[in-house]
Amino acid sequence: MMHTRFLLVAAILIPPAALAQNCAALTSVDAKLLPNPSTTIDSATTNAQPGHCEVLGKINERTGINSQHYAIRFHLRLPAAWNGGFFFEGGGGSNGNLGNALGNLQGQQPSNALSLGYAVVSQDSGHDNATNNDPERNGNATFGFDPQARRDLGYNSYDQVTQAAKALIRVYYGRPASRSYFVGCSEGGREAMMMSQRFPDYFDGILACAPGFKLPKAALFGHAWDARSLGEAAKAAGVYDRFGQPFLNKTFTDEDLDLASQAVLAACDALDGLADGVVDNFPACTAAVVAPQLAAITCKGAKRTTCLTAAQVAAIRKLYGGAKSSQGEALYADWAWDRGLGGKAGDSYYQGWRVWKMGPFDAAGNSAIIAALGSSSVSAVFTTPPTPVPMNGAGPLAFLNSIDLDRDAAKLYATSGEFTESAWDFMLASSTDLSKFKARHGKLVIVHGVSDPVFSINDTISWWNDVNRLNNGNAAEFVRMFAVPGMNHCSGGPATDRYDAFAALVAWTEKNTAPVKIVATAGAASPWPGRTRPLCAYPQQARYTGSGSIEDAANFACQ
Ligand SMILES: [Ca+2]
Repeated sequence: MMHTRFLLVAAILIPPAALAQNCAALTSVDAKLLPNPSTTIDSATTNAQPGHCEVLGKINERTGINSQHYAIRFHLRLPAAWNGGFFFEGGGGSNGNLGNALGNLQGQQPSNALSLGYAVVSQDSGHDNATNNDPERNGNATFGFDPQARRDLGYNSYDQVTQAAKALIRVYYGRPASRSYFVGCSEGGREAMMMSQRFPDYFDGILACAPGFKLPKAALFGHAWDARSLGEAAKAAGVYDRFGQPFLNKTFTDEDLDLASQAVLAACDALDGLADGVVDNFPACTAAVVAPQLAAITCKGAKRTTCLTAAQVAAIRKLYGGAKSSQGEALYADWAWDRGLGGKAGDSYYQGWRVWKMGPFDAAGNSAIIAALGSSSVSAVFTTPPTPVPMNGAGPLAFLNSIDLDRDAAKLYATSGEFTESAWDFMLASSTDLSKFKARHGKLVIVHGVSDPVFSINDTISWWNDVNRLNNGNAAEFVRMFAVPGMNHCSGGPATDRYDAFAALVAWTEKNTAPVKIVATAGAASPWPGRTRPLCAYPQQARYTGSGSIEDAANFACQ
């Protein structure tokens, strides 16, 4: 049944004089109007382009058990030409950045939520990378030594800031927001999914891109497994950094990764019926299908630029197989074989896979993001109790390599002393029970790159299938997942990585027009600038209709 869920109210337009007056008044807002009495408004100033009131505030300022100073700091922009909506911009990495509160729509859109007329909030999730940062004690993950800062990262800050922002919107405009959206990628994608599960009443529409919805497992097991797999190739090649650690950056040149990428293409491009450089039928692109092509590029003798060593091929195969215990039990997820692990040599647009797994080839030392961000997060935040690790020298990678995949899983689920919630519990965003969100007609759109090196799309697909089973095959009524072949983490790679998934979410949320496909465009640095393709709601895939330009989405159907 079609239904319109929102009263069609005219947008509010505040005259300039009133804007300035109402804005300044927020600094002395009656604390009784705010849900958390510890909230303070530090500044509220008018700003142009578009005209809006910019608010900086904080909640629960305090000193943690590790003697660091904390607060949940938020950044809110209230446009004079308000469309009646509220937009929460999710974070990224391990957060600790206030964000610009412009409202990133994801999909590399030229516009932002503020210019569309939304009231936009961003926040730092309860710690500040500028001050909560100790290089000798896990760098900017040092907040993990404070249990409340952990909870704030996991769920509490989003709860507090949503309530504060909604209250300030009510005060400023004299009425509440008529609809609310949460949009984020990566950790922000985890936050988005978490909101649909833990706070199902807060948002009407949620866009979760490349969601790290099992972030602690992806980091503890996934990153450790990647480092181990590539470390074996480094050892085989005899490349070590100056601290004696396997030098992951040197395991593959850009040309080497491009060879592997071409091998995947040779094996899987035409599985969708069209050799166009896009592996649309990636679920059929299995390790067994790729194996003969990898064998074909394996050096018969010495390493040359046109072949990979047996150790390199073995490392890639092991990495893609996903983290396993010594008993062969899957610990996180395997990875979808796709071409986005490489591309043009030396082109930053094609480094999105390697910067996470191994870092740029020419770096002076180990610089994989999994070693830096992954290691600090796992040691300080995702295991209990936290382990002090220096974020310099051999520290980060040595810690990652010291993880025992059989024994250390327990630390994910452990509580200890003042750490009364396990990392798995406070970071939880992988529940398959979305019944409350569904019951209030909430809509969830997920977009995920098939070549995402951080969070495996196979894990997202597995979750969606579980949700679908739980909903008797009708999960698409409220949650749809769109795969982007070739795309790396949130963007980049040989892919059509420009798309307006937010507009699709708004149409679904407000007009009940469910997205069947989202048209995406390839950027200037891609192999096919300007190419358009439909992104299809899983399990559908894009198929060429057989006539017309293969550069035009109009000649492809989702089936
Ligand atoms: Ca193809």
